[in-house]
Amino acid sequence: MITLYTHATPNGQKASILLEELGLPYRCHALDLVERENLSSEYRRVSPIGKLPAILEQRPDGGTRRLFGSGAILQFYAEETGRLIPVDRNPRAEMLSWLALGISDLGPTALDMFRFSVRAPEKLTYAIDLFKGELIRCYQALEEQLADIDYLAGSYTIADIACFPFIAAARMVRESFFQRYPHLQAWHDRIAARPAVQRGMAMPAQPA
Ligand SMILES: N[C@@H](CCC(=O)N[C@@H](CS)C(=O)NCC(=O)O)C(=O)O
Repeated sequence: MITLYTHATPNGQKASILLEELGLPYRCHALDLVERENLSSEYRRVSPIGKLPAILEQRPDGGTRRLFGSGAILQFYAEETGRLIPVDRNPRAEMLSWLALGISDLGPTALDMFRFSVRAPEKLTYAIDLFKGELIRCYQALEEQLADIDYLAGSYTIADIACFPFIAAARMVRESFFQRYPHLQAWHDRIAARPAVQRGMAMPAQPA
């Protein structure tokens, strides 16, 4: 059984979308970020950096396996199941490149933009302009890539899952801004219509 340590944030949603798409049974442990549960010594045995998402998997042979970081989780389970990952080398190279863009560029830049424009007690124009410019570079690259194809590596893969929650979050707050990216919008709508994506985006479910 897989336990997914998560929270209702884009990085957490990548992992829950993946598990829903693959139909793997899992339970969610919703981390209490207010109480800093993510920095507890117990959780840091699963995620040494104290970030989410992370997974603890009880294996049928009695052993356990941990995975931390959305990139590792996406790649590991796609490889394990042979799904959402192209077999042929060229689409695989393309998929890995867009996966890396989602994990290393889009995600961290979007989080830094949020921190400096919303959370920071002092609004630093330099930082806000820097991260805004970097985000626009990501949006522009995605827009151009999606001009002639439906998904980032041709077919729907973990590269799309790596980027989707950050685009969904940005679009929700800046709907009119995204009108300048019609291909990115169409890609967003295509992915948002998938039932597994809708279930994954709703995780962790609120207690009744
Ligand atoms: N590189 C990591 C980044 C994970 C990350 O930044 N997670 C955020 C939530 S979206 C987090 O754990 N925030 C709590 C904290 O930094 O203390 C990944 O892709 O999973």
